[in-house]
Amino acid sequence: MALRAALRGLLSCSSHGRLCATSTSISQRNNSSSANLKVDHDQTTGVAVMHMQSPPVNSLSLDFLTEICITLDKLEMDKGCRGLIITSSQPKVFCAGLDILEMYGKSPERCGEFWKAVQEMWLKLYGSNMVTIAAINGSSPAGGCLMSITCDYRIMADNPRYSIGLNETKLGIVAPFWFKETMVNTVGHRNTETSLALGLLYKPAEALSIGLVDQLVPEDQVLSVATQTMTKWLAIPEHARQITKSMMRKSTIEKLRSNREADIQNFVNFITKESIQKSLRMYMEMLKQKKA
Ligand code: CO8
Repeated sequence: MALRAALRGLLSCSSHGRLCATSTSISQRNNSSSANLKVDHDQTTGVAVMHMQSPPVNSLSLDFLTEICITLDKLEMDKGCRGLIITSSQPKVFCAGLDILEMYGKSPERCGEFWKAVQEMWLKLYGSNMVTIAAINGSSPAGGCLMSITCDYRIMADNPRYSIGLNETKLGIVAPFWFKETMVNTVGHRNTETSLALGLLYKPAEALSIGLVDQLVPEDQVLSVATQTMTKWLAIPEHARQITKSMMRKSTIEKLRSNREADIQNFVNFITKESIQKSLRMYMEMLKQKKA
């Protein structure tokens, strides 16, 4: 709680919704950093790059989700920010998904708070008026994949060591309806059905072939290609693009908005079950063994 309160203070030291500048070269740059996020906002182009830097693997804990949500709010309110690129500063990993430790051995109240923050991040990203591009420079399982598919466009490093997908069933858990719908909206019903049932993690070439990512590029070009792509998207008349995005995503967003409490309750009931806790424990042990 203290960290979240401190974060709010740290991130609210700016005016007009702009992030607090920790260093500025010329007035067109507005950079900010907090513990786990670095935001470079180029005011000339109207593009912000959000670097996730939460070690070791950018897993989405309650505190990290809160930081992300606060940052998204600030950027969304900033009229000078029209495009957002999300990328990772951690080696080999874009985002490892939800922090498994947030779902293991926690009280129902805490689980509920955590899930509300997951919903919040998704609502902000999927409903963003900004053009959003995921610059996927590492593996992106589960919640990391969700984060990627909330964006308008995905560019992934062409490195066969990386993978992306909704692998929840492999952990013995079930992706909720809004994870599923975001996936259906991206790769279609049949691909989603097999993908979710088998908990598939796709190598970049496979991900491209089913449309889970839009483009593969050499690893060192992910950010530069994302920046070039952003220019193309920003050239489209803003209002028309935003209304089109909203039209495509509205029904999925509305479904969660009108069911938020029930969705939280479902999550809490499910995740606190003894059998599910056991599956999570086994999965965490498997991760450790893989390392040993
Ligand atoms: N949460 C917490 N800790 C994690 C996570 C995670 N998601 N992923 C990795 N870690 C930890 C590891 O345990 C390890 O810890 P330690 O150093 O203490 O041993 C450390 O991070 C580094 O991990 P690796 O050594 O495995 O790092 P690699 O670079 O070799 O691999 C990967 C990185 C590919 C990301 C790999 O760690 C991995 O596959 N992680 C698991 C990813 C995963 O399966 N995430 C699923 C999370 S669940 C989710 O997002 C959606 C849940 C929806 C819930 C719905 C319920 C109703």
